[in-house]
Amino acid sequence: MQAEAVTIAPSRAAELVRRAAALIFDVDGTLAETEELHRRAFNHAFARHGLDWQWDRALYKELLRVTGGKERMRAYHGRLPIARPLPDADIAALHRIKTAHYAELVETGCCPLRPGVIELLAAAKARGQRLAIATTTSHGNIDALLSQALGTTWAAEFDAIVAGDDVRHKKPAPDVYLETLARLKLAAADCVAIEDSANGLIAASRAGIPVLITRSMFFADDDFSEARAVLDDLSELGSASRKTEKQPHAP
Ligand code: XBP
Ligand code: MG
Repeated sequence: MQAEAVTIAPSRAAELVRRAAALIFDVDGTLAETEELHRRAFNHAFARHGLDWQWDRALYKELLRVTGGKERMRAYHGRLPIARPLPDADIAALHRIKTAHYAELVETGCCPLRPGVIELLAAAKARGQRLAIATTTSHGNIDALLSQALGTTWAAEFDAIVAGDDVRHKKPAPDVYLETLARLKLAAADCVAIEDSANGLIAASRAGIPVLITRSMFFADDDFSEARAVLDDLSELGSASRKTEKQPHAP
């Protein structure tokens, strides 16, 4: 099943993208390979806070099963055999330090958008399709990444931008996707979600939205059997990312 999805994925994926009224993008791992920067930012915050925590890539890959940076730190603290209490205020302070350092790292330009992303955004706009973001991360992190990659007016391109703290439950709960559909005033079946992780696939699927997966650094071996198509990256979309396509949604 997985092999079959990969071999015919480009044409199926291109058709799925072209026909959608709106493309709903995940951020971390989908628009850019940001999780390595998040990991470095967490380690910076732990050192600044006097914690001897160090998350290497193998451990971070495991911890990424928990979505949300604050929740991830709480989950890690909870599994330590002996650890001093860590009140919510400390978690919040750690997350502020981490988020500030993440923005500094992103602003160096060291984390470009993944292959095919800019072309797909432009082709979708040229086709009259709408764009949205549905992510677990924060608005500040989205702005840091997309201001750097697309310029400070990036948000004008998106009809809806829903972040982790805008909803009660983070992925794999469907909340961010349901809120995005409500803001777009579109039916789930008329959209496509572009994701990189099993948690993201589950979240969008629970909202009834067809999912296109682009494999990413930390989630490449997740189970994507429920996805409509699985690509290595969006550059494989080929013609669906060219502006010359017919206008399926133009009036
Ligand atoms: C990925 C996440 C986020 C990031 C860290 O979000 O789960 O928690 O790992 O960002 P998505 P924060 O793939 O849905 O874009 O520390 O701001 O949570
Ligand atoms: Mg992601």
